[in-house]
Amino acid sequence: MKKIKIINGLAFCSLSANAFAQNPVIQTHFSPDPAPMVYKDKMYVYTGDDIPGYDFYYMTKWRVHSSEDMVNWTDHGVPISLESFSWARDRAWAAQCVQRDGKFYWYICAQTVDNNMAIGVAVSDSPTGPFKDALGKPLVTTGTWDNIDPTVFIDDDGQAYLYWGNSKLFYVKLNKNMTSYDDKITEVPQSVEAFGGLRRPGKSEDVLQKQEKFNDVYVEGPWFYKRNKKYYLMYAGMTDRTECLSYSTSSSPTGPWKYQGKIMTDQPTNSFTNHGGIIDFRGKSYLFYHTGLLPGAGSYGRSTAIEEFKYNADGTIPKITMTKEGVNPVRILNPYQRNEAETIAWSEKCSTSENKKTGVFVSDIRVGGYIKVRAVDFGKGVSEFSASVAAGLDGGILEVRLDKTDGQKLAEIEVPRTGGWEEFKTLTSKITESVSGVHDVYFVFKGKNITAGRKLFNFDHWSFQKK
Ligand code: FUB
Repeated sequence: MKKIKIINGLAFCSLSANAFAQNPVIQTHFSPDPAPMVYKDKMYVYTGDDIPGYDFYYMTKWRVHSSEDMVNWTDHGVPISLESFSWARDRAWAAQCVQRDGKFYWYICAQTVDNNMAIGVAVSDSPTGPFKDALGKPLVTTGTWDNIDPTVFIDDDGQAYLYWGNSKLFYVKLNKNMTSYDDKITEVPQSVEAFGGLRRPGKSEDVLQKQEKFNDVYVEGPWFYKRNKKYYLMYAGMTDRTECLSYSTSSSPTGPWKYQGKIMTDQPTNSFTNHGGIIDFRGKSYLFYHTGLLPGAGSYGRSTAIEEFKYNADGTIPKITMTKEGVNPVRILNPYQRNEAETIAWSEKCSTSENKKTGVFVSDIRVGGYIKVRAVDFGKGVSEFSASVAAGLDGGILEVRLDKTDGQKLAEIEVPRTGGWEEFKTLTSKITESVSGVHDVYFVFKGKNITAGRKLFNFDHWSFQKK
């Protein structure tokens, strides 16, 4: 892991200038090292959490978001953090969650009290938790820094494989309980044929980067999966300057691996690392990766981005370029049910928080901010809008507009003091405007005699009534 200087967002330095942006898909927090998982027709993405303003990967927690449509992402908060693992001390790095027999196993890596990196596993009955450390101790600890970036795949015969490693690549066959192994840990031999390049052993990453020009090489962030009987290992590879996303394939889950090339390289991601995951959902294939393109972000402020792609007929993966538009909705959203305010396609000037009583809610709402929700199907017409909001002070206005921040205004709710910032009340506004069909909905935050600075109100959920 190379320490580099924070570079402020370059290409995407203003959110407002990118009204049609969908990437990165989460704007309320940083969301590095995305690991997608599909469960019951819903996409989940498990991420880390870069802390704003630091110059290394000093991370302390892991987050999960979900989406039914690939564009509106619901924040499920922070189900696990370093505190969840009694043996962990720092560096809550890349992780992946997989499902087996209705249980969810979230493989994480973290720094141990003896300053090494180890892999642990938390377990839950639900994809969003609560999770608890399955073992009370690491699953893999070998007294080195090699033990990062776990990826787990369960093969058709039921055998689960755990791959991981920084610069070295290891695997072990997991037992059926997913939290132990009897097998020995195997180091995967690296070669030009397997991973496109070869590091000379015994050299630090700094020396290697200055002295050696790589065609490619295995660095970190493995992502192991199978498609049409072929095993794929995507990983962060290396160009001269920065990481790229590369992949190798095999006809067996344990190799030998054959280098297939770079999937994404030389993109203006504003981040040294790129950590990816690949998954199919509703008949489409997606690449998840991270960039450092939110305002004030960079290599230590990274966010999840998604691109759709199509496999070539022979199963190879095409070159993928990053976009700010991201992906299209694969479903429409029903406004006539309770929708969480923290289900967001794009947002500005707000964040999310959670407490025991309410769960996750939108917080830190400021004048000039907004939430965009994409592809909302109003059908034949609406009569009423309701929102659950809380405010310790008055002065906030929630406007509901169609298709843009200054689009047709459907409703307006003036938020009074509700008895506290977490005392939520449901307020309703009649709708007289005529609206039908599919629209993007904007919740626009305005102040009454408040121009900037203090928070206006918190926002938990919303719904419309049909006409
Ligand atoms: O996020 C911390 C580390 O950076 C991850 O473990 C690596 O994959 C790289 O993305």
